[in-house]
Amino acid sequence: MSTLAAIIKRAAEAAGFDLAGIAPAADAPELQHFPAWIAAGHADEMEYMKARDDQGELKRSSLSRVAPWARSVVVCAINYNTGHPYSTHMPDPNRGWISRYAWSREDYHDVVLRRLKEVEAALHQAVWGGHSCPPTLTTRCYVDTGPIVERVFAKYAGVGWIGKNTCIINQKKGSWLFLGVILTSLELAPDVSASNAPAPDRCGTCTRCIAACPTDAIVAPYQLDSNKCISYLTIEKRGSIPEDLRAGMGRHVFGCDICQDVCPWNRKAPVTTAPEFEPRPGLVKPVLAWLAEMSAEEFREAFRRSPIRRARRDGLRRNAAIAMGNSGNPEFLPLLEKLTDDEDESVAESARWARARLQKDG
Ligand code: B12
Ligand code: SF4
Ligand code: SF4
Repeated sequence: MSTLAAIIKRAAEAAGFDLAGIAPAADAPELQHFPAWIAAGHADEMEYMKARDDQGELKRSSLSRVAPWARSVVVCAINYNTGHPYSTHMPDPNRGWISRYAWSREDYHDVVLRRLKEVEAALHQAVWGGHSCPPTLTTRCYVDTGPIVERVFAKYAGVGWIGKNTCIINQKKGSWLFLGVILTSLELAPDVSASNAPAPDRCGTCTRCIAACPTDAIVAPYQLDSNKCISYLTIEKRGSIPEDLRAGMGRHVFGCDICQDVCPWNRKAPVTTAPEFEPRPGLVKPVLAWLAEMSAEEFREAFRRSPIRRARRDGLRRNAAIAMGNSGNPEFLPLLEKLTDDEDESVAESARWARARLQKDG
């Protein structure tokens, strides 16, 4: 291991990351699947995923298009699992499900970026410290939002394998991991090389995630169609959600954890030591009526510095209406009746659908 690589890993550990590794900036074979994924329409309305360069090539299909100066990618991962039950255990029909990753007191983008910056600073210090004429060094930190398929680089940094549910899974830590990347112009010793293979795919013959996905969003192993994914539908999708997918959404109101909850590699997943990921009060299995009736002021207050803001208030209320329709609980009928007149059409229309579903159930 080169000295710089060792310094980076020590800095990542000191910053609170559970795992860190270095991948070459080169195009890995998995990136070849990206254009086909876009061409199949699996990104739906996530336009940023479809961004192209001046030559008309998809930016995310190669780092050389967006950061030709990059030689290595430092990938850091942090465990966000807290010791709360999985979404596969939610018997109370009055409550919904917010994804594990979104319970946190602080938005994970900020939590991970802050730590990445510490690692970046240590790298700069190691390269520049003591030089009167500093050598050239370019770095860039991304958490989620950069034009890079992070999981592919995580695999080649030795963080884990890409599971059939498309998540990065580490044999010891499971998949409740956030990723953050630092692109660097330095040629660093990679964790995966000709003599050191990436973590083997330990999915084996298992297909639990594919079988458990209620909307059949994992259309084939390692291929997820966002159009059908509850995570996409509840967080990113604006306006009405296609009717044929609503029943499968169950009581999910923000994100979805099912394909990770059923994964055997998460059965004994360790719990995070990062205090920022401790849940805010009320977010683990939230009361559906609370979400559906939330005022703009309450929404702002409850979700300040939370990733849940991304769904917007009307999106969250739309999701809560659908969840009430899927609850089998006729006590929601008066509230749904009220929502059928909501000023937001997607909320009103979802409430009408939910009311009809509950009446049919009854
Ligand atoms: C867009 C996006 C989404 C979309 C699309 C998800 C998807 N699977 O593509 C939606 C909104 C649905 C989503 C959901 C979630 N997301 Co998201 N998302 C992203 C984002 C911004 C881009 C992902 C991307 O490039 N997708 C394009 C596809 C093609 O890439 P991919 O799924 O990674 O697929 C590669 C491999 O599967 C590979 N491949 C490997 N072997 C094989 C074999 C074959 C035969 C084939 C065909 C392909 C193949 O090909 C692809 C690369 O070309 C990343 C951040 C980033 N910049 O990377 C976060 C990211 C992937 N998301 C993350 C998280 C936490 C989630 C959720 C858990 C949130 C939630 N609870 O609701 C779910 C998980 C759903 C799931 N099973 O993936 C984490 C994942 C961490 C991890 N442990 O893997 C990331 C890395 C964010 C972060 N910085 O931590 N997400
Ligand atoms: S996150 Fe939920 S809906 Fe999306 S693929 Fe996984 S199980 Fe299916
Ligand atoms: S549930 Fe099974 S197939 Fe799916 S990611 Fe986990 S180990 Fe792989």
